[in-house]
Amino acid sequence: MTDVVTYTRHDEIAVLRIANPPVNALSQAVRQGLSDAMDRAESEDGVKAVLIVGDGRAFIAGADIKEFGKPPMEPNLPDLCTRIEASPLLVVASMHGVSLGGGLEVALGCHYRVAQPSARVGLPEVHLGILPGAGGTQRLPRLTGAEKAVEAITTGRHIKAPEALELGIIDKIEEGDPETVGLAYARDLLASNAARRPVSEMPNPQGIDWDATHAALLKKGRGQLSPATAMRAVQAASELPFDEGIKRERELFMDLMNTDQRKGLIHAFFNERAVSNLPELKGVAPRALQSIGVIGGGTMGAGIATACLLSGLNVVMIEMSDDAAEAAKGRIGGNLAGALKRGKINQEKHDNLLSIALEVSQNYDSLKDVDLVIEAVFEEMDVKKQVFAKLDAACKPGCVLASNTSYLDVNEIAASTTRPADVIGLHFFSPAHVMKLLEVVVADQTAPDVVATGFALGKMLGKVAVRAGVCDGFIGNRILSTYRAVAGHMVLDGASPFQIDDALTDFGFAMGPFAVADLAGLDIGWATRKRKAATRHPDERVPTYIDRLCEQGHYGQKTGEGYYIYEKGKRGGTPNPKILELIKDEQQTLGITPRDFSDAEIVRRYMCAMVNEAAEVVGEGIARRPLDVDMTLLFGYGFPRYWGGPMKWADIQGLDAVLADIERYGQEDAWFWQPAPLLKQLVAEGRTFDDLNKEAA
Ligand code: T1G
Repeated sequence: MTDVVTYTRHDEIAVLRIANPPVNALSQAVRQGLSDAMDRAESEDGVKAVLIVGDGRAFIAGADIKEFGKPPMEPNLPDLCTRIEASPLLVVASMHGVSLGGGLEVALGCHYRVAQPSARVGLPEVHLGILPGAGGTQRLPRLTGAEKAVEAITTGRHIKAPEALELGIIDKIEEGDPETVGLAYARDLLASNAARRPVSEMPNPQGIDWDATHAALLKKGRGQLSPATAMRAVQAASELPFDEGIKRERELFMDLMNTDQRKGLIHAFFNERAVSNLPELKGVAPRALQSIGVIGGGTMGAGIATACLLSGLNVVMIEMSDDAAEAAKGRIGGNLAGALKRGKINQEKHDNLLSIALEVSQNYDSLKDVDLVIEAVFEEMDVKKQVFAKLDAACKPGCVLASNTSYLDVNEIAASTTRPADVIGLHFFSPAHVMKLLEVVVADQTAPDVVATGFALGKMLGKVAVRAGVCDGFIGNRILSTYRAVAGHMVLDGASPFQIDDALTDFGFAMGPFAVADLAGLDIGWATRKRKAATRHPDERVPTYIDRLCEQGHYGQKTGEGYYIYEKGKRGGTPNPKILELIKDEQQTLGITPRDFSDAEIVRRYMCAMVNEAAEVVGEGIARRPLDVDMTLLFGYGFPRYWGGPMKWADIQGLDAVLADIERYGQEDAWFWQPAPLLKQLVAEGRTFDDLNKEAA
C-alpha cells in the first residue's frame, strides 16, 4: 500500500483516503494505492462497502498531467475505474472541492456519489487537447443523456454541485466533513439494502444529430480537434455496447494524445502557472497592497480601476475636472454593471464597490495613503513625466509608482522621479478588467520587492503576469509590430488583406491582423508610422495605401469603415472594395507585379516573422524565457492556445526548418529577414526553445 492512499476500517465500511497534495492527482502511486486497497477491502471479512474520499482541498483533480508524454505505467486509469465498478462491494465516492477529469471518472466508476454543496465536477480534458480517457465519455452520457454529456465534455466546464445533482452525475448533496458525510451515506445505503449500481450496465443514451453536432464543434473550435473528437466517443456510447465503446474511447484518446495540439495545450497549461513563478523573486516579499491609485479615468484607467475593485482593493481615481471625474465614474459603473449582469458580483457588492471602495478625486493629496499608483494618462512622455512628478510629491514613501504605458521608456519615466527604485511598468491590455495578460515591465533601477509587488497585484487581479524588460513595445507589441509588418509586405506583393485574415483565422487566431487593426483603430497605426517615419531605415518596407484611407477619416470600426465596412448592429464587417483599389495604386507606384500566395505560405511567413522577432526579444533578455513570449501571445494577442504559443509552434515545426525559411525569405528582403542570433545558435546546437525554458527554470 502506498502512503498516498490510506486504508481504515469503520465497521463494515473500508475508507480509502487519497492524500497526494496539492490536488490529489492520480499519479501511478495513487492508482496503485487505490487498486491495492480495493483488493484488501474485498479480501477482509465483514467489509460490505468502500468509501473513496480525498484529503486536502480536492477530491481528485484528474490524471497526473506530469506523467503525460512519459511511458504509460500500470495500473492504467481506465482499468482502475472498471475495477472499482466491478467490485462486489458497494462503492461510494464522497466529493469535495474539484473532481475533474480522471477524478470524476473514478467517481463515475463508483456506484453512488455524494458531494459537498461547494463541490465542482467536470471533464476538462479537451482543454489539454485530449478527451476523457477513463470511461468518462461512456459513463457520463448514461447518467445525463447524450446531449448534456456532449455539452459538458466539449466545453470542459466546471459543473457546480446543484446542477450535477440535477443532471444525475451525483446522487446527494450533504454539507459536512467529506469522510463523515460519506460514511453516513454508505451506512444509509447499506441499511436500505441499496444494490450496487454499475453505470456501465445502464442503457445506452439516445443518439443526437452527431454529424451536425460534429461540424458545429469543428467550426466553434476554430481548428481545435479535441471537442469534435470527444463527441465521437460519446456517439460510441450511444451506438455500441459498453466494452466496445470503451475501446473506441481509447482509440480516439490515443489519436489525440499523438497530436501537436495536445503538446501545445499541455505546454500552455503548465506555463500559464510557471510564467509568474520567477526564481529571482523566491524569498522576496511584496509590499502591502490594500489601496490603489489610478491616474486617468479613460477606457484603460477605468478598466484598471474596475479590475482592482473586483479584486477587493480600494481605489482612488484621479481625474482633471468634474466632467472627467463623472465620465470616469460612469465607465467604471458600466464595467461593474457588466460584472453584475454576468453574475460575477451581486447587487450589494456592486453598490458597495461604487459608493465605498471607489473614491474619485481631482486632488493628488487623496493619494497620500495608497500603496501603489497606476498612471494611465495620454501616451506622451512629457505628460507622463508631469504626472510622475506630482506622484513623487504626493505619495507616501514606499508607494509603488507604475505606468500603464504600452511602449514608452520606463527608465526615462523613473529617472524623472526622486525614487526610481519604486517605479515599474504595469502594462494592461484593453479591456483591462477582462484581458488576462499583464506585462510587468522592470526598469533598470526597479527594486526586487517592487517587481514582486507587481506580480502580487497581478495574482490578486487574476492576471497572467509576465516579466518584460524595457524596449519599444516590451514583449507583445514589439513582436506584434513585426508580424503586422510582414502581413503588410505580403499585401504589397499580392496577397489581399482579406485572404490574409482568413488564412490566419483558419490557423486558429480569433481575428486576423487587419480585422484587429480595424478594431484597435487605424489612426493608432497611422500615428505610429508618422512618429517613426523620421528614424525609419531606408530599406524598411512600409505600405502607405492604408494612410490614404485614414486621410479620408476612415479609422475602422469606430468610424464604420476601414479594411472592412461595418453596418450598425451587425457583427463583423464586409471587405471594403476601396482597399483593393488603393493597394493596386501603390503596387503600380512601386512597380510591383502582384503574385498569388497560398494560405499555407501566408501562415508560414507570418509565423516565421513572429518567431524571429520573439527570438530577438528572448536573446536580448526582454523576455526571460521563450515561455514568457508564449504566454504573452496567448493571453494578450489571441494566439491559438492549441499551438501553445509561437515558440512552442516553432519547436514543433523544427527550428532548423524555421531558420531555413527565414534565410530563404531573406534573399528577397535582407533588411527585414535578419535571422535572430539566438535562433541560429539553438539550431547550431540542436536545442529547442523548450530546452531554454528548462534551463531557465
Ligand atoms: N496533474 C498534476 N498536477 C496538477 C494537476 C493535474 N491534473 N492539476 C493541478 N496540478 C498542480 C498545478 O500544476 C499546480 O502545481 C498545483 O496543482 C495547483 O494548481 C484520463 C487524462 C485543479 C482547478 O485538467 O484545472 O484526467 O505549480 O495553480 O488555480 O480522462 O489546477 O503548485 O507545482 O492550477 O487552485 C484533467 C487541471 C487531467 C485539471 C486547481 N484534469 N487542473 O486550480 O491551482 S487529464 C485537469 C486545474 C485527465 C483522464 C484525463 C487546476 C485546479 P504547482 P493551480 P488552482
